[in-house]
This record gives sequence, structure tokens and C-alpha cells, in this order.
Amino acid sequence: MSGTQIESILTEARTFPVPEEFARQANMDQAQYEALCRQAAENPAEFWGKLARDHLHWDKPFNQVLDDSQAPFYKWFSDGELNVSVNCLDRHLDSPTRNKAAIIWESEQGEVVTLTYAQLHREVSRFAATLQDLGIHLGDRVAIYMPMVPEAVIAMLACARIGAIHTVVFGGFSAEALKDRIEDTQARLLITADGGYRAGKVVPLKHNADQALSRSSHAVEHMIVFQRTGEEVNMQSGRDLWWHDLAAKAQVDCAPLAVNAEHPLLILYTSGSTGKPKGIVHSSGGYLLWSLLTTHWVFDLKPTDVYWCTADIGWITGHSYVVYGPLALGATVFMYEGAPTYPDAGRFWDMIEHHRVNVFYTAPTAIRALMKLGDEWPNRYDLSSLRLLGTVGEPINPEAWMWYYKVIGKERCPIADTWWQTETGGHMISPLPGVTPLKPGSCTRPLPGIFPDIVDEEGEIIQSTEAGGYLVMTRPWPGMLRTVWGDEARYIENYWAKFNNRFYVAGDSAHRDMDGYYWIMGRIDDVLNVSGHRLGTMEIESALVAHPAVAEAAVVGRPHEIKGEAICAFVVLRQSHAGEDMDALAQTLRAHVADAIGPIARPDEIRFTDNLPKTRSGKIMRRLLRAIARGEEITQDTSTLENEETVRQLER
Ligand code: 6R9
Repeated sequence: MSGTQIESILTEARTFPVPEEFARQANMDQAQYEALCRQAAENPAEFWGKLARDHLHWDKPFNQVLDDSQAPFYKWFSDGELNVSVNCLDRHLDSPTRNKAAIIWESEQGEVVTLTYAQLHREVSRFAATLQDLGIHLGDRVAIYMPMVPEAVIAMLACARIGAIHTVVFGGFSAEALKDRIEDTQARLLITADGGYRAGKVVPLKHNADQALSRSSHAVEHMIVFQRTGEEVNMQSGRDLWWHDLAAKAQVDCAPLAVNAEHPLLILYTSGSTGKPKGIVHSSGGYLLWSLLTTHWVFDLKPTDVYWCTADIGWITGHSYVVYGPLALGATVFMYEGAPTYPDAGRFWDMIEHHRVNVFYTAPTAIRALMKLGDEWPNRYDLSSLRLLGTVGEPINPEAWMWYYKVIGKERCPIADTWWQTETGGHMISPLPGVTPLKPGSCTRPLPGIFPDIVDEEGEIIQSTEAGGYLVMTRPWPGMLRTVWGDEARYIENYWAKFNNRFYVAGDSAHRDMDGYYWIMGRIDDVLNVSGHRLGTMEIESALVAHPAVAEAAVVGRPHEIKGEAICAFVVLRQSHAGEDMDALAQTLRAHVADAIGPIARPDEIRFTDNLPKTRSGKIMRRLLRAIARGEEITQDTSTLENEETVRQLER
């Protein structure tokens, strides 16, 4: 079969039922799930309206749930008013949550700092008052370029308290990336630190910030510098201010400002396959509701849990699942500043043991990297506190899933494979741990209120359980992006135009099996065309990772006279298999793929490498590998790669 549909070639038959013990205590059980799904389908306004009233504190209640008069510019709860920091902090102060840990933070050197909700509230109010003193008002943009320290969270919530719009720039990004974001948002203020720690080294944040500002066509009025590493930095008088000096002078109280539910809470930049990064705009009400609900449903958080999401606050995962979702729920968030394998490969497991982490959320890239280093590392630690695991960022190969399930979760912990995007604000397709039987490699089913579908090139819904196509959303949801900052045309063009504004187009390819489970096959741009068969990269990669020698694989196409495209696989071996005969192993792996999924998917070429080029958020850069496989000159900017040297190694 060929044509416009994408073929699914991976057969994964393993299923894992919901553990009874887990189901009994879960925040959502089967009956509630079914009731919610039914209500969402039949009466969306009632469904969303009730959730928003029950879970958020409104200063001014809303009457209208959804305003679709200017679709696809949807508005949610748009005659209501609320304050996000009140929902994350103040409303917990009249309950025992007041004195529980909001944040437990550990530095790379092993210092531990705990902030209770009452303390965090105080710090946020104080810093919000400081921002006000500097003349920051409703709607002003504030750039935050910070290491993973509690002050980064304080800065975000302080912006929310006064209605300023934050744009967090990942601390691992260069001066150039920071400059672009400052220019695009026209930020009035930049909040940074002298430096941050990563793998025993200092990241010179203030220095980068100085460079960004010196190149920027837009001048910020002030830069607030948090002292973290204590190294010497250049303070420009009049412009640059020390955090601690301001804090010493500031009043402690800052009354929260109620804002319209549609007021932008944040702008976060995400890079598309073409063009400059897009500033994704999220709202105050809808975004907060969706991050809260998904944290509650998917992570099943309980008041007694210690919860750890390893994402940096520079990513949407850090926004929704380190800051807004868990704090709105009054949860205890564990936060770590540093590299995952510093000083050794046991660091994550050591902190899970030490802080008795119950719910752990990380990315496939981290899972595969830790898997590559061998089971002996996790096996040295007591991981019995864990009760639920999560993953996000890329499709997880079934074998990496199995490793996570067995070696980390000891076959006790459900895994939430959460599919979502910067643009969606929160989880969209994910197992509910007390409801959904699991299949390794599938993000399973949509959450209540979410209506995905799979369509072909013409926008027709694909009914087949084997063919894949475009993953789309057929109805709006409160956590959806509102626009691209300063570029409404790009919002339409990127997410809606493909099928005449009928669906939100995610840009991923996927297929749905006979149980209604979704399988993400990769980004739509990465689909291969081999002898007229359209194949997602994911499935061939997963077949490779299923071989015991392979830790990680990336598959790309390169032009082929007869087949259209030839399959080229880049493979990272597990440490236990380093030093084997590479030619023989390449043959074995080619045969293994042909065996596992059919001759059509047999790689034409296998290249071994120590690492794959990744974005800073850990996604494999297949575009770059494609250029390498084709022997093309690399014209893409590689400076934002996690591991730039890998590209040079591969080019040889
Ligand atoms: C949250 C986040 C979004 C893209 C998305 C998809 C990929 C994320 C996934 C997944 C398969 C999962 N993706 N989660 N693919 N299974 N569980 O990562 O946001 O950085 O915007 O990336 O990541 O391709 O379209 P973002």
C-alpha cells in the first residue's frame, strides 16, 4: 500500500494492566473517567465551566466559558478575572499546606534548601513589590534567564502577581538566543544570575546577558542579577541591580492584581522546522486550569507526595509541571540544579532515594542515556519510594520503556507517556495511571476534553487502524496557545491553514490502533518515502533499540535512485557492547530490523556514533542527520545543540 497515508510497521503486542492497588487510590477511576469523557463530548461548556469553577480561585467569576466568535482565536472564561500567583500560593495559606514544602531544591554540590508555601509566598510578594518599584506594570514583558534555582520560580510567580508577562529563556542558550527573545518581546526588564552550575562548571549567565544586550536593538531598562556563584561580574550602573540589594529594601507585601482570564501569562519560544523561533503565548486562566488538571489526573499527586519533574524551567515542561500545575495543587516539588550524571551516573537515583521521591517525570533522551550506562547504577539505590513514572519530549522506544518500567519502576509503577507540545500548554494524550492499561511506546488515549484525530493529506479522517497520518485536534481546549507573539498570520499558517482552519495541526504523524491507542510516529517532516511506502522514523528506531546492543538510534532518509529514499540509521551502542566487530554488528542490526518489521524497513546503511546530535531539550535533530547522511554541507546553526562536537564527529 502506498499513497498519502503513512504505514505503520511496528507491532507491539505487550500490554500492562492497571495495578489494582494503584487503581484503588487513584485521583481518577474508571467511572469518573467515563463520566468526564461523556460530559466533555456532550456538553463542553458545562464540562469546562465546572472544572474551572471547582479548581480555580476567581476574583471575578466568568459567565462565558468559550468564545469562538473569532475562531481559531479562541477565548476561554474571558469575562472572568483571577490571579495566577494567588492560585499557586495565597489560596494554600489557610490550610495545613501553608507550612508544607512547596519546593525542595538541591544544588549540584549537594546543598538542600526547602521553601514552605508560606515562605515562597513571602518571597514572591517581596519580589513582586520590587518589580512594581521598578515600574513594571500589567502587560509589560520580563525576560528571565536563570539557572534552576528557586529564585527562578519566584521571579515567574512575581511577574504573574502583578500581571507582567514572563518569557523564560533557557539558561543553556547563548547570548544570541537571548537577544532574539528580548528583541521580539521588547522586554523592559531582564532577570538573570551571575552564573549557574552545570557539570562542575560555571555557566556565565551575566556575561551572556551583557553580550545579548550589547547586540540588541532594544534596550531593557534594568537587569536584576541574582548572586549564585559569586564570581566577578560587570554591573552597569543605573541599569544593573543586585537581587539581594533590592530584596533588602523592598516591602514584604504586594497585593496581587486580578487579571482577565485571557491576559497572557507567558511567552515561550519554540523553534519550528523553518524560520525563527515562535513566541508561543499562553493565557492566565485556561493555561493554569489545564496545567493543574493534567497534573492532578496524570500524575495522581497526593498531598503527601514528593514530586520531581527533571525539566528545566526554560521549557514548557518546566513551566507547566515544575511551576504552575504542581504549585496550583499545593504539591511538594523537588527541584535540582545540575547535570544528570554529576558527579556520576547514579546522581538521579541518589536523589530519588535521599528525598524519597514518589512521582518522577523525565524524558526519553535521559532514559536512554542512563540505560546506556548500565543497570548497576540504579541498582545501587533504594528506589522503593517511586510509585509513578512519566516521560515526555519524544516518542519513547518500547525497549527504553521496558527498561524504565523494570529497572527503575521495578514493574510496580505505571508509566505516563505524555504526548503534548509547547503549544498545547499541558498533556493531551496520556495514560491515566488508575484507568489506562499500558502499551510500551504508545501515549495511549486522549485525556477527557481532548478530541484528537488522524487525517490524511486531504483532511479526511483515517479510520484504518494501521495507516498513519496527521495528528490533529478537532476541538479547542483551555490550555491551547492563543497566538504567536506579534504574528497572528504565523499562528494561522503554522497550526490551522493546512486544513482550512478546521483542525489544530500538531505537526506530528501518528496512527491509532484498534483499541483507540495513539502511536506517535515522529514529526511529519521526518516521514520517509521508501519505494512508495511512507514510513515514520520512530518505528525503525524502536526496532533498532529493541536489539540488546543498541541504546539509541536515529533514522533518516537520503535520496536513492531506485527506492526514492534509502534508510540511513545512526546507532549508539550500549556500553556493554562497545568494542565489538562493527561490520558484523551492522549486518546483524540490518537483519534484525528486516526480521522485526519487514524487509522494506531494512536500513541501507548503519553508522555507529557515541552520541546523537540533540536539541537542548533532548530531541534528536534528524534534520541535521539528514544533511550528514546526504553528505551535504551543514548550513544549520548548530550552536544551540546540546552536544555540538557530535556533529563534527559524525561529519568525518
Ligand atoms: C512537551 C514538549 C513537542 C513535540 C511533539 C512531539 C514530541 C513530546 C511526546 C512526543 C511522542 C511523547 N513529543 N512528547 N512524541 N511521545 N510522549 O516536549 O513540548 O518541546 O514543544 O515538543 O515533542 O513531536 O510535537 P515541545
